[in-house]
Amino acid sequence: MKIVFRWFGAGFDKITLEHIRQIPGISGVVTSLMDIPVGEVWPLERLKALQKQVEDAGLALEVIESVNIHEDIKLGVPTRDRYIEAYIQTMKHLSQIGVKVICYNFMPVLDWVRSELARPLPDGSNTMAYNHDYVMKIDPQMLSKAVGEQSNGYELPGWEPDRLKEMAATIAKYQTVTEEQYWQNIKYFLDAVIPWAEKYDVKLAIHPDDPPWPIFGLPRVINSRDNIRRFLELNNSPYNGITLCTGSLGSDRANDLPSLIREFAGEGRVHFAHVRNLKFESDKDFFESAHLSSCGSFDMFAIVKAFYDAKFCGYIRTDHGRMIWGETGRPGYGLYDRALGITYILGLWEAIDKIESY
Ligand code: DNO
Repeated sequence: MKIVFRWFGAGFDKITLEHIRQIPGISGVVTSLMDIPVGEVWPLERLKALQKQVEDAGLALEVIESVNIHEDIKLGVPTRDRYIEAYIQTMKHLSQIGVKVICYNFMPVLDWVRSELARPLPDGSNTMAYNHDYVMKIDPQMLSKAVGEQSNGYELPGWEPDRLKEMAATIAKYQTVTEEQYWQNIKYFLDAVIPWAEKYDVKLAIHPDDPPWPIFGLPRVINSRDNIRRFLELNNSPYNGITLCTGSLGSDRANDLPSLIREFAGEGRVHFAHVRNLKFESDKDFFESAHLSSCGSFDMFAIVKAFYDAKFCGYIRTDHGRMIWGETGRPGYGLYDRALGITYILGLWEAIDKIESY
């Protein structure tokens, strides 16, 4: 496996490539062009400049997170073909700079959802948290306002102003889309793009829904073992794969993370992994803890061992970290706690590897 770190790009991230380079065991960054509106082609010249910047800093650029899917594709309306064309063109450009994996999601309107972005913890750090009743009761527009107010001035991925401007109107359009139609819309997209992914040798890795249950009456379907199986079978190419996000899938207690990893990574369908821990406060309420098993509810040893046993050789990044040591910045995406998480995961991996070879 290769360890990568999410970096939002110069001007969108206060963490520098020079700092990322100093994390032990790091091989590259996962990044994107944050300023390209969803549905537009990512220009090759911009990508070449990005590649040069990352490689000059001694890091590889092989994973993109995210190339977002235009709402028309998710809604399945006739204009989707134009956006699918643009998607394919972006894939081509990404392949030309050596990108191997594209992470994306198929969540309608929103991406991830949290109720708090900076919950104070007893140790003086702060972290993101999810309270189910709060999210179920709040008006989506109010939630987006609350997220904006807590984001320290950063445009959060999944909560971009462009996406949110039309939120009420877009949510309304989904009221006529059944879950079955939604599956068909996913299949239409996959069947159009996967042959090109094969040609360009770029793997697609869908991110699970976070949290993995419906919100605001919107279909959210990439959320369980059976639905991931159904998703993979919509198009059986090995280029149609998943991002296995432990935090997203694991927030549904019914999901057995090590078993999901063994099954899907074992079949070579996990191209990217987001590894983090969380601490349940009730059945559906949680906060994002430090990565260590003893700090949260997941057995991180069992998770890393499952990747190891599946001979996982894709990309792994630590996911949301707490804000520690006085750091301020993009919620979930500070430098220090994510770097500690990497050291921990690499420590587990090395220990497993050495014990296995004794
Ligand atoms: C949250 C991230 C997601 C992820 C997208 C992929 O922090 O894991 O925003 O990047 O869902 O498209």
